Parts: sequence; C-alpha cells; structure tokens
Amino acid sequence: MRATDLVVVIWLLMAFSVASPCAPKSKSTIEPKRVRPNHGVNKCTTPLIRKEWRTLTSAEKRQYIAAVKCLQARPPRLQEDFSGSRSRYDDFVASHISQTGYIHFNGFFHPWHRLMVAQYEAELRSKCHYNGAQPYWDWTLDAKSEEAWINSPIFSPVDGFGGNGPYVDSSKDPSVQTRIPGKTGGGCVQDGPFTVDKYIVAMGPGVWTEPNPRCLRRDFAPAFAVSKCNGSEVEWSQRAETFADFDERAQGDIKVAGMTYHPGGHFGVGGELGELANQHSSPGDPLFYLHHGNVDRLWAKWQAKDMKKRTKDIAGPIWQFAPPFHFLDDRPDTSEPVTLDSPMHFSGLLPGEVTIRDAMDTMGGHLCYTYDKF
Ligand SMILES: *[C@@H]1O[C@H](CO)[C@@H](O)[C@H](O)[C@H]1NC(C)=O
Ligand SMILES: [Cu+2]
Repeated sequence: MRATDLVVVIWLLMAFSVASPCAPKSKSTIEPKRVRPNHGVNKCTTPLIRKEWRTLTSAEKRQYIAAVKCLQARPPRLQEDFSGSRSRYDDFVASHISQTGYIHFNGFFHPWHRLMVAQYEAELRSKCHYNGAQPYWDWTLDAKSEEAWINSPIFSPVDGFGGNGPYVDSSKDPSVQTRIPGKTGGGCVQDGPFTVDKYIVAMGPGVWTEPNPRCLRRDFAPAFAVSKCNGSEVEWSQRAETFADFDERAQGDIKVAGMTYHPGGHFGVGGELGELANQHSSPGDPLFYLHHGNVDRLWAKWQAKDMKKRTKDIAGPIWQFAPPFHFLDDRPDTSEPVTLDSPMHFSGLLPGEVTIRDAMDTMGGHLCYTYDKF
C-alpha cells in the first residue's frame, strides 16, 4: 500500500466514523464554544463588519494586536494532542498543521479557512475582550510597487505587525521547497510586537506539532508580491461564472509561474524562510488571519454577485492534488467532488461536527459577519 493510499484510508475512516450523518449530534459541553453573536436566534441581523487594516484608527489597531497577544497568553486546550501548543493561539496553528493535507488544493480550501478565521475572531472577542471584528489586509493596495509593499502600514513597528527579517542567504538551504525570486529577508522579525522577546513560534516549521520554540521569521519578496497581488488576478477570479473556476483561480498552481493571489500573500511576506510561507505552520505569523481575511472577503464578494446561487455553489475534489489541482504525479488522478454535506475536521479546535454547508454564508448559521467593502 502506498503511503498516500494509507492516508486516504485513514481519512475515510475519520470522515465516516466521526461525521456520518447518522451519528448522534454531540453537543460538546466543554469549551471552545462556537460563539453565536446573535444568541439562539438563527438570524443574523447585526453582523460584525470586517474592515481593511489601514482604515482602523491607531487605537483600534493596538486593541486588535493586544487581543492577539492575549490569545497567545491564554492556556492551550489541545496540548494533549499537540504537545508543542503553548497557548490558545497555538491551538489554531496546530489545527491548521494537522489538517493541511485536507484543506489545500481541494474543495475544502475556502470553507475551511472561512470557519477557522471566524473561530479566531470569535475567541478574540469572547476570551480576550476584543470588541471589533477581524480586520483584513487588502494587499492590492500595497502591491503597486516594491517600495509600497515594503512600506505598507501593516508592517508598522508602532501600530502594525512589525517588518522584515534581516537577509539570510537560503540559496543552498535544502529545506526550502519553493524558490521565490527576489527574497530580501529570512531572519527573525526585528521590530514591532512579535519580536522574539515578545512572541515565540511554538510549532513547525512544516508538519511537526512537537515543541520547537523559535523566533518569528519573515522574508519579504516584494517583486513577487507585486507580480501576484497587484489586483489583476483578483479581477480575473471575480469574473468566474462558477465556484469551480473561482476557486481554481484563487488557489493557483504550486509552481511559481502559476501561483496567484493566495500564495502571493503567503510568499510575498514569507519568501523562502518566513513562517507565512510554510504551508503547514503559516498561522504562526499573526498576519495569516489578515491575509486569509482578504481571501475570504474575495470569496464573499464573488458570492454577493448572486447570493441565492453562489451560497450553494461548491466544487473541487475531496482529495488534495486531485484534478484540477493535479500538480504531483503521486497523487490521485480522480476524486469524488466535495458537496455541501462534506464534513470538515478541525482537530478539536471547533466542537461538534461541521460541514461545508456551515461555511457557505457569512451571515447564516453560526456565522454573522460581513465586510465593509466588496
Ligand atoms: C500584475 O499581475 C499579473 C498577473 O499575475 C501579471 O501578469 C502582471 O505582470 C502584474 N503587473 C506587474 C506590474 O507586475
Ligand atoms: Cu491554509
């Protein structure tokens, strides 16, 4: 049996033992609770309004970052399963690491990340007294030139996430899987609220969830960012008629030439050595949630053009790297498509069972948020 087959079997066992439609709906009494902003009433009348980072006041920016730091200081709940998790913040990283092979380059990408970011937003509010919404980062505003990218207000050391790391030559580093042209950093972040004396990346890089405490690294690739995040691909993906096309355009290829805006934001900040460039452990960089906030906004924007139809339109293979994401020879060349009833797994981050249906409408079910601007 090939390793990939084994993974498939294990996944099927998980999928159908945990989430068969006949299984009793277990209402978990332990935390984390999924927060319903509109208690009990399943109608979202006063959604949270997510705003672009630079439109927040300096005070609002500081409140958001303070809430992130609060989550980074709260005790973990998933440490039994993920020994490296030192905080509730890390639990989100661990969940993403453990699910990585099931939520990228398949039909789960957009819905899974939507629920992850919404849960993060809910816990910043419920556990850390944050009273705003999750902000997003519209990187098209910064991808106008290399200089604009480097000088984005999001990297401010005063009321942003801090900037680049010092240059590290990674040209001979065998651990680098994707060569990113024009990388400029690679070392530990040197200013702002997430320097090594203030924040420790606990797990990763890659698939490991054992303790591996280290600094947060960034490796800006401004030219790459300009070529991928300048907005032309956003427009192209927005013109898609079906979710299948939209999703394929947003996720892009794994080779640099075919990468689009989702990898654009990851590698534009993470380059070759930065945490945000790591497919598994990228949520270790708090910018992850602002980048994915924008990826989510673009899905919501696309959906808003025809809500009735597009909140039911889902597509893509169940298996990672099955067509149309068949970039690797050793992966399945056919796969059942996902459906609205496909279960999604969060490794204990979210209680109970979740399906894609739960993620289709930002103002339906457990979700109650929208964006200031589409
Ligand atoms: C903008 O993005 C498109 C698509 O990635 C790319 O072809 C084009 O070269 C980019 N423009 C600039 C000025 O880099
Ligand atoms: Cu991801």
